[in-house]
Amino acid sequence: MKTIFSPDQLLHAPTKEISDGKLVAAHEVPARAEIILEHIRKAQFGEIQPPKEFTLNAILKVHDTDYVHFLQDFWKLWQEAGRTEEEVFPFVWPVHGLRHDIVPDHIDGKLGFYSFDAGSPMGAHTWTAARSSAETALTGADLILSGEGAAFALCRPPGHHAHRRLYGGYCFLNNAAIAAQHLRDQGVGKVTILDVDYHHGNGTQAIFYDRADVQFLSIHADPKVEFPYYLGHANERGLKEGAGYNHNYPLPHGTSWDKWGEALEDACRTIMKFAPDVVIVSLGMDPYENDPISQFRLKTDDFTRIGARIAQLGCPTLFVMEGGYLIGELGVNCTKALSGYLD
Ligand code: SP5
Ligand code: ZN
Repeated sequence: MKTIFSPDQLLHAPTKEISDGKLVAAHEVPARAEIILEHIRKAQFGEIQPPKEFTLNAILKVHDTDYVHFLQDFWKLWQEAGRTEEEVFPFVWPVHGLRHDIVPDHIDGKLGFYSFDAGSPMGAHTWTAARSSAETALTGADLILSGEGAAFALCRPPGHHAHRRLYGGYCFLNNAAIAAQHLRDQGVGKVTILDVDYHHGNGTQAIFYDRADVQFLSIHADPKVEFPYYLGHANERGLKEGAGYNHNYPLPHGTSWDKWGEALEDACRTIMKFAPDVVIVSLGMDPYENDPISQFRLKTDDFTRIGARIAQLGCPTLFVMEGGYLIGELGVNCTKALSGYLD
């Protein structure tokens, strides 16, 4: 199995985030990708290659043009506004009852317009890193198209919280969604996205909510008590043509393999009924018992089980990296998931 990664993805390097009501050290840092890369090298799964370059077209199939231009131009606008902070946070949002139909001219208005949290600071190189991360997922999708049975897109920054026109949850471009859409546009009939990150994949769900060609399933902490709080409930089943193609498995804090594994089993049976041509796994390591921001209790060997169950689906599979914040165990757990798939 090949791995795709670019050092450009390390250029987004926040040092702090607003979380739990205060300014804390950033969790989504370049060292995450570096430690995973180191363990992938040691595991010798196969070649590690840089992403190919893509035009913006594949990204614009998923994200709105004004949003992409905002991300792309952000640093220039920030400097033109005479601002000097190196890490930038939104602080006001157009929530219930406020207007969404006029994009503000002022940079602070734009920041809130295109975001849903204050946990995802932007800097001078955020766009470069996010674009590169999306190209990593696209290159992985191309490997699957060229006949590879599996590939690992070592994406960072992650993507599953990003909506068509919103960033948040450390995510700017929805890498898994961009890969899924690319596969569809290259003639793949049906794609499943299975999201095993601790947090609900709100962005991915929203992007494909009214579609029957991309099935979405997410196993995550109950949004009643966990980020992203406002999406990810069990009764979100899809809309219009997409009705019945969205499946959420919200689980309580403290969940360990017994209940998590049951949800995975149910999800896999639902995937088999859909009979996808390609499976994309939004692979988060944050269900791990010692993850610093999460409250599930999966153990290292449980990640092997996840990989092995996914392999039983017998489908070409693109793994796309999402979250996971215990730097020390991130590389081990990630390679366990992939070797569970391969063995
Ligand atoms: C991709 C991904 O995993 N994004 C997650 C973003 C989560 N940001 C909010 C973190 C809130 C942490 N609350 C921890 C409480 C325990 N101290
Ligand atoms: Zn997560």
